[in-house]
Amino acid sequence: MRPEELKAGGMERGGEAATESVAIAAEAGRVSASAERAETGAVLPKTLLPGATVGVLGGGQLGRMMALAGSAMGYRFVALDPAPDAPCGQVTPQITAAYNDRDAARELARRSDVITYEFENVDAGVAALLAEESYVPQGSALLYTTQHRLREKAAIEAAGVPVAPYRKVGSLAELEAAAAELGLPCVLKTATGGYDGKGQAVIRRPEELAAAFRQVAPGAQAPELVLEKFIAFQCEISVIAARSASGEVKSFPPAENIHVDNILHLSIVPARVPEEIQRRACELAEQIVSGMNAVGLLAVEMFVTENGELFVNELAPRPHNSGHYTMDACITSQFEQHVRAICNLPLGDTSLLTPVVMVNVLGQHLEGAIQAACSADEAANKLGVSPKLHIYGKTESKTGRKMGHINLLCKDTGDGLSWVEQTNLWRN
Ligand code: AIR
Repeated sequence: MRPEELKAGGMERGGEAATESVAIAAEAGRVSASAERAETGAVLPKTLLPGATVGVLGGGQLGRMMALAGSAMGYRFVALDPAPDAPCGQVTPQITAAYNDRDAARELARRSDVITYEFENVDAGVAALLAEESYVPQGSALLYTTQHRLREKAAIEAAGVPVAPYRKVGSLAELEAAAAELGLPCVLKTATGGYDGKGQAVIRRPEELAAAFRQVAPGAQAPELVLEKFIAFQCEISVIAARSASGEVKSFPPAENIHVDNILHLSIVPARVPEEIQRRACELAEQIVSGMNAVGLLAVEMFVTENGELFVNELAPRPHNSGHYTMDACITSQFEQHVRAICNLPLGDTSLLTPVVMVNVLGQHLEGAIQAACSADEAANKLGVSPKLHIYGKTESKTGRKMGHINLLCKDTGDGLSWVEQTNLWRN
């Protein structure tokens, strides 16, 4: 064991136990976990059994829930996150450093048998370095594609799956031309970096074009934007699909998603759309994950129109908020499935065990949700609903920040929705 491995890692809070686990990992000879490649340069899949260490770039709630699920199977985890005491770092050793710190990324690689990430805006240099120096079965191509809306749409279309009509936009003149071609209403979005409704504007009338341009591309010299035709959808659904390193593909039942202020509020499963549409949604998600040769999870958000058409809105190459319901309501959770996929185990059974409503707990709901879930709950008893509380351990609670969620297991999703109504926490 090299002394630097013992003191490495910024285990401010980990104490003895965390230090010990790193020492054992180092002694086990985890010096090089770099990938083996075929003659073509393609990374060969490796099967990693429990006992192996998964390095996670990012230490938020998604990493935490992945680590909790994977630890139950006997995997070890180490996370890299700039915030001390990050949600994942509370349950695994943590390297505390900036995401673009290459030395820290190298250290993560040295301490891991396989590397994954729990958010998609991973620094391109770090992604390339990790792909080179360690085993990253997800590769950097998937990230490269999903970090950019135009590349993502092209990949979805290449997999034979429809997206809403769109145009690339780099100037106000191009925006005006694109709006004339597509017809209003439209949505203007940044090609990179936006999430939870940030970096986008709905344009309903021609007079709004200039303001939308200024809002979405403030001060940018050569902005990369996308104008999308606004789809008048009946509802939004998402499917989480998984593909293992050796190519097995499975998807979870679609969730019907309800957003408030552009942030996910509820996921309802089974989605309240005909079974035929649910089946097609799963097929499309599986088609995309296969078409892209993705490894790990791919969350596919879709719009369902009045006449039952499906358009893919966006992709996320990681566990997804709309898949949190799987933690209590499916045989395999999305987090276990991700670990299985990257470690090249057979994928788990994705069957739904019970109807479920997932409700997000944002900063403004935190106190009330903990109260409601931790005291005698007459409403739940009367409705036959079992609330399962998940809190992420974030040290700072803010309005609109995702602090946790509750999975409401129920006989009928209407009962779960009634519980949300009756607890009175989620009214604005
Ligand atoms: N995340 C990543 N992409 C989308 C989401 N929601 C998760 C990841 C990340 C965390 O949100 O787990 O680490 C960041 O949350 P916050 O509240 O610190 O911004």
